[in-house]
Amino acid sequence: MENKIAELKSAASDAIKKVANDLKELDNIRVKFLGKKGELTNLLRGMSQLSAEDRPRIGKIVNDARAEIEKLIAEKNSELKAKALQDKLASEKIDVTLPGRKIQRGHLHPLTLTLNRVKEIFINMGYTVEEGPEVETDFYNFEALNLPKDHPARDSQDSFYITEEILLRTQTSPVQARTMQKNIPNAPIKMIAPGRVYRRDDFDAAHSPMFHQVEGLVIDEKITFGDLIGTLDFFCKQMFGESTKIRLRPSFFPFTEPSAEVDVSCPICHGHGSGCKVCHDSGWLEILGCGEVHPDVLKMSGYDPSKVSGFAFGMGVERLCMIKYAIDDLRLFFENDMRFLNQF
Ligand code: 2U9
Repeated sequence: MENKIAELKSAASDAIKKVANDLKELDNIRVKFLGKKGELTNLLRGMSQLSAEDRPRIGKIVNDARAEIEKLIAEKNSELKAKALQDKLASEKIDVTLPGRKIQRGHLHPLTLTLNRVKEIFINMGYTVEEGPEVETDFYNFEALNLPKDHPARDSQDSFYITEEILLRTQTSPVQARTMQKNIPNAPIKMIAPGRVYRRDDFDAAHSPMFHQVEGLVIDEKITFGDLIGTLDFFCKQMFGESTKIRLRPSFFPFTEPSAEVDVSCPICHGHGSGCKVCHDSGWLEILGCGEVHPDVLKMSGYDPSKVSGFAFGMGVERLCMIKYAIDDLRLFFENDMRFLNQF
């Protein structure tokens, strides 16, 4: 009996020692040796067969063995718990001295940056920013702007018609016509109209069926062509740098008379050429159209050409942006390729 107890004690002690990190395993050992149907308990049951003088002695040995096994289990239990805590602390260790992870900030699209700059320049000159509908009537888009019925721009091949009388605006000019009409007759105007415009064009490096324009309109007493040149010269210097020069070439638009197209000196090579990919060594880039508001356009929107005069201009935002950042393909603006967008 005594040998059996000693064997059990040593088996339990070996089993407890072997437990590396599993508390459940330790509990299984406790059940195996000390549980209700455990091996030591079974031994106790056999005590009834012992003689009266052996019983207290053997009883004490069993109880001592039980106490010892319990002690070993308790020690192992605290050792395992301490180790588990150590492991947890090590795995969750935070180095508070590490620099924080940078949050990826979003940024503005190059067209938005360009448009914001254009707006800023004109707002600083006292212009208001006006907006209007992208779905327009034939009247505001064409009629009010002196575009005769047989003008090619009115052709269904060139514009997106929704009905015979309604279309996607082909320019932002209807915003100016609407602003003039809702004004007190002959009241001064100094506005820009930025926004999307739509034309039935191919989609390639230089064309897009949707693009952005900014048009401007100034009306007051004694507004001259000289005022127009001074304004555009100032705008181009602000937009492309102080050394920028402009030149005007005669042109034709139904809504302005006289009309001109404006070139800026190349802001990339400053006219020095030698393989400039932006101006192709011409030193000049066309950036906008302009002119004195046609008297018929003034009349059509309730202004009296004998009392007031005005100038107007229009430019494409994509084109400005392509020149400013030397971008050679219009499609890049609409593809949302992060490799392109991340550069701004
Ligand atoms: C009113 C009166 C006059 C707006 C003007 C232009 C000249 C012009 C083009 C530039 C490049 C369009 O984006 S583009 O293709 N625009 O050349 N626009 S004058 O004249 C107006 C507008 C409204 C009532």
